[in-house]
Amino acid sequence: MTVIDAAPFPLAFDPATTALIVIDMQRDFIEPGGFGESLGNDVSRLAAIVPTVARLIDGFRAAGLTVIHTKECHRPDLSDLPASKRDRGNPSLRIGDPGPMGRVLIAGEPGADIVPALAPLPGEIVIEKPGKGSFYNTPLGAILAEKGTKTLVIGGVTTEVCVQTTMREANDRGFECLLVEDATESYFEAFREATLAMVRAQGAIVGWTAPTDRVLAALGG
Ligand code: TIU
Repeated sequence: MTVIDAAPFPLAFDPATTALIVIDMQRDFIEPGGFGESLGNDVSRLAAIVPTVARLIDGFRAAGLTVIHTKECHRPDLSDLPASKRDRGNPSLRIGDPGPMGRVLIAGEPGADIVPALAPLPGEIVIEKPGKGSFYNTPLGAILAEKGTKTLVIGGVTTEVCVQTTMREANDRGFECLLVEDATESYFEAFREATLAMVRAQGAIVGWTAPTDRVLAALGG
């Protein structure tokens, strides 16, 4: 076993049963003209973590460990998009509408792609998910079971929406989860901080947190 110097206490893990999951680092959330901006958000906050997420991914690749990417997106015919999700709020662009990066949050459109700096390598797992959590209506659970994965290191965006939902889903499914503090970001600084605090409170009730440098140090990087 190896140990990450994490909060609220060190996390012991076996690299052979550990995977990195990078949540929704997509152009639609990170670049101007996409879904995130259409909701009224300043997307530059999210773009700022791309180099850190790249370093985290590189560390897992260098150690020969599993890297999984997710994308929040829907089928072109919108058959997996509940009306409640499409109609919520008052965005300037709704999911499925044509925008500057193609149809918003639709699989195969340029905006739904992962940003080029974090592009998956051939052979890496890419999960397309219709919800905020990565387990709902996806093959992720079956893939992790087949691999024998026990520990998930999690980064990506946004901290309190798709990242936290995924971490809670994973925790309930019996995974040990660590959220990488500087490899996740929210459109709201306070929400990022609150999420980090709440997941590790009460003796790691949802899981652990640690900065990228400490995760990479545990991998020998
Ligand atoms: N709006 C927001 O903060 N997030 C999302 O809609 N999806 C993800 O977090 N990926």
